[in-house]
Amino acid sequence: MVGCGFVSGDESLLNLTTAHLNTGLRGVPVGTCRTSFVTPDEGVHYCGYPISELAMMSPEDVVFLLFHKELPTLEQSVDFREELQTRGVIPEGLEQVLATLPRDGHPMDWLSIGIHTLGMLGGQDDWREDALNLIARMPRLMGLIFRYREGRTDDIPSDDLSLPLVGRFTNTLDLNGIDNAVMNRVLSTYLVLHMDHGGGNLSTFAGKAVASGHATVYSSMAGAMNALSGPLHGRANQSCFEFVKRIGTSDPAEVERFVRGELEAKRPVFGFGHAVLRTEDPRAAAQFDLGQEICPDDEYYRTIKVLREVAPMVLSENPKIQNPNANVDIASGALLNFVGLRNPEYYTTFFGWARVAGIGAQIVDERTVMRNGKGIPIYRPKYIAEAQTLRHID
Ligand code: CMX
Repeated sequence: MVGCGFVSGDESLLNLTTAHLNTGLRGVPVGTCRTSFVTPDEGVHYCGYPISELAMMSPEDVVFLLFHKELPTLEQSVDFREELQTRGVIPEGLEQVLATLPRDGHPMDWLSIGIHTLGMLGGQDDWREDALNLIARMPRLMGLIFRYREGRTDDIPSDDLSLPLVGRFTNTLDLNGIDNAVMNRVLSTYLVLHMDHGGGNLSTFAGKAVASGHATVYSSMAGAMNALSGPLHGRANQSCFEFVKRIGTSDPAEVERFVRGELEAKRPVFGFGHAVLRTEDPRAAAQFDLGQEICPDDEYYRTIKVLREVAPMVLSENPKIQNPNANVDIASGALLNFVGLRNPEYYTTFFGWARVAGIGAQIVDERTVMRNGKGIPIYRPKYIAEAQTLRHID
């Protein structure tokens, strides 16, 4: 078993100076995280395991890992699936609320309201119970969001709780002419790859901050989803596939011309670069491997394969860019599109669905485990009044 040890950061960052002010707390250590950490060479690790070792596991086993800090035995795995089935029953009333929401509202806003509604209808006011119940209820909520937002409200199949988490979503979605087995495979990998990413990313931080005031798991998670919905954060995966679609060719020379044009126009080359990683993100590599297996001839897959070669070459010409390689967002859109999830507006909701596991586990840790079970106090960073700040600088 690999332990969830504390990975020490740069101690010099504890010596705060005025240069750290108004930087969005970038890199300022504020706590410890028991579920995951990110390294420049191997990317995210969940409870000590590099993501490359977990990518092909089931979402259920990885949720178990995040909550128990060790992978399940076969028996534990079976028991945990049964536990999630029991927890997955959706309380009465959710569909009536979804029916009232504006169809052209962004799916992330639907997700946030859906989570809030689940809390109002079935919250237990218990950190662990609520976090696990919400994880178990997400597949049906996700499926219903698609069905109601698209006006496909007739003949929605009942929730088959005997199915795996991802299967319950595809069963609810019930798309015609779609290979559910391939969709389930892509979504399972997607969920595992996106479940957690350290403690300080905006949505996780926001969720834990809300929970620190003892709001419910559901309110905290809705806040986290609102944070995730921003184009600088989770919505980058929607932008990334829109970017791939704009390229419109897999011809290497054309792709290179396109990339150079974007840089000249001062636009980002989506799907490349990372704040921490200094190599290609293993989450990108895992999705490229999956794409090679299921859709090697898909036009968008061919485009991203060419981009994977061309963009790092072009981006490396700018010495300011610390990592010109592919990040997690490069491939997910092409795979989701291939399996029949064609509208990029929904892509961030899959990210949110996955993160409910990691954020939920981190909230449970902060509220019930840290400081010998006492929990982290209410978040209260200090802001210095402007005039006082200027006097300090003098
Ligand atoms: N396209 C264009 N410019 C890029 C770039 C890219 N892919 N990657 C980095 N740069 C630029 C930065 O904007 C920055 O410019 P300024 O100095 O003018 O601000 C400079 O190169 C140095 O950046 P960096 O230190 O290498 O990287 P940052 O930590 O500042 O930014 C990231 C990281 C992800 C925001 C950036 O690489 C980017 O904008 N990528 C494209 C958008 C994208 O794919 N987002 C999804 C990220 C997924 C993830 O985080 O896992």
